[in-house]
Amino acid sequence: MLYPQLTATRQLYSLDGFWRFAPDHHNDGVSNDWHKQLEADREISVQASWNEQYQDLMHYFGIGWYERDVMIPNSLKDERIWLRIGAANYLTTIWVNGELVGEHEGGHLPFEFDISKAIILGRANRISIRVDATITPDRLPPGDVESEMIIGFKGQFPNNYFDFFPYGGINRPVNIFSTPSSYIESIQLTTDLIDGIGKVSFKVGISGQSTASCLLQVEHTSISVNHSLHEDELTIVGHFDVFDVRPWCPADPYLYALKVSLLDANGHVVDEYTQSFGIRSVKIEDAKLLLNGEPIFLNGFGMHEDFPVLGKGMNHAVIAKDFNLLKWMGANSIRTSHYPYSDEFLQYADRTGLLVIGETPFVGFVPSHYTDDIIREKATRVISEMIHRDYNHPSIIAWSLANEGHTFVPEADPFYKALYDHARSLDSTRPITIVNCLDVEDDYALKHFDFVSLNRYYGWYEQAARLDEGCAMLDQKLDRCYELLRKPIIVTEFGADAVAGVHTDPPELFSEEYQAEMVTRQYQIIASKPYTIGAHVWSFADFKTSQTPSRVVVNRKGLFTRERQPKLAAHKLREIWLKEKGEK
Ligand code: BDP
Repeated sequence: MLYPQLTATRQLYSLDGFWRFAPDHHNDGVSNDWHKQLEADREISVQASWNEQYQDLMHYFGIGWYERDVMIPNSLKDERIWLRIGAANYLTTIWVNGELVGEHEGGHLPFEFDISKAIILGRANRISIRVDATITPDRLPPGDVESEMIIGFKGQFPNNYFDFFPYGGINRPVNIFSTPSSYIESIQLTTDLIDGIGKVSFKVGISGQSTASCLLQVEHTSISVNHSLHEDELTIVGHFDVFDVRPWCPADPYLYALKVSLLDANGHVVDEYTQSFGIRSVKIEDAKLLLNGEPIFLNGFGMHEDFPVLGKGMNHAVIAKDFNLLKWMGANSIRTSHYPYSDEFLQYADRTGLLVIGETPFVGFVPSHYTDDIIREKATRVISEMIHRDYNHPSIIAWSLANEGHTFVPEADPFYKALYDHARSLDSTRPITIVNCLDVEDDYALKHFDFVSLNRYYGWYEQAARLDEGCAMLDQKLDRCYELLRKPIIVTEFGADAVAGVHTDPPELFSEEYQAEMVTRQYQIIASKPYTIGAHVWSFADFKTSQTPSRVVVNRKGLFTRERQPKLAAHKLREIWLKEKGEK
């Protein structure tokens, strides 16, 4: 699936803005024909979660309906017309003029449907969208699994049992776009650097048959590949070299642009699409993470898509602000905890040189999931959707296939091995991990992965308020983990809650001082180990969670408040990171 783009051959319309909306408290919207005419009781903003827009929706985790009438111009007469949603949480069904056009399961990845047949040109067309945000054990991330929880949050309200708020609704952009009837369906670019030469392999998927050739040109270079198409040929593969290459890296995130054109027998352009890409290599060798052959240490954060009022709504200003703060901190990387982030976030990362570990929404799998064929099938599909969407982002340097699953049962072994094998079959280039929060002695899954990711809260959930003991424990557990697994380690989470404005001397739990001391001391322990490849603080900013006695409205482990103001720990860690970079 290609990100929608306005090109010489494609139109693009945004449907973001106000939509008519109604909660479907009794799940009788379909039987009441709401897909034809919604009994809307208000207007609501797309793209933003519904919860924080109205008080009565704050704790509404059911079904919501959206409706809007959209004019489609006559000029699109011979084109295919598509409706694309960047992400809606969780199960989305779409009708156009009362006709069902498609359904998609999953809250954090885009989907699109060809709506050409349901559309009538030159007049308003009714788009009706039903989003079911119910929390259940067979959704990803799974919720309502209390009986099996050993780690995690028992007795939360709502009962999701993962530590972020289960915002419902259409959270990312909605677009209508057109393509010609024969069109470029997919572009996949794989890059490597060998002896200073950029190696690029391409795979272009084509739909429709009225094309004679495909032309690939790297803009601002002389690189051009002209491929004549045989009849029925729908996939083109090949490669080219880039001499005098500018490798993509945080200090110089140079992006090339590949213009792909489909041509008819007379050489006229049928379809055109430009895909940006960076040329870089990522490898794990001798317990080191190598970017373009050089060791790199990942300093940064786990974070969330979360902001007041917007919930999980994609917002360009929030993305700009967060990247600005990451740079201010001297961070070079993040993990998209705990689900794939928006296209727009990842494009910004490509342009600014942020290194990203892309994570699935598999948070807190419990043992019964491992033997459940439906879960396995869904998880496999999500991995495919994520890797297909994100393959071309140079910023994504690794995949994380799960966060804090219950990996201490033997059934975890084949389950995670199968997920690993599936991801590896789709992407042979990026290292793959899963995130562990248990004693590695008891773990059945980590051995299958390329590097080890650990979430560790010594000095907080364990050794609480005893920071010296917590630090000693971290030191010892890291060594033990490496001794057992002999794989490079990133600590993907460490940190403490701090309520901004609370100060104590000596440092006590929930004070800014305790958080600052814990984060800086533990960072230095992690960074001092020869086998570590990164340290990600949990978390970048405070974020909304379900309600539970251990959360003061929001999770307060942010180094920034939810409104993005720095706490003491942000200043202290920044000093260390800037000094390391020689900027202070
Ligand atoms: C880890 C989870 C993360 C939580 C964090 C915490 O991966 O989602 O928010 O702990 O407790 O276990 O703050």
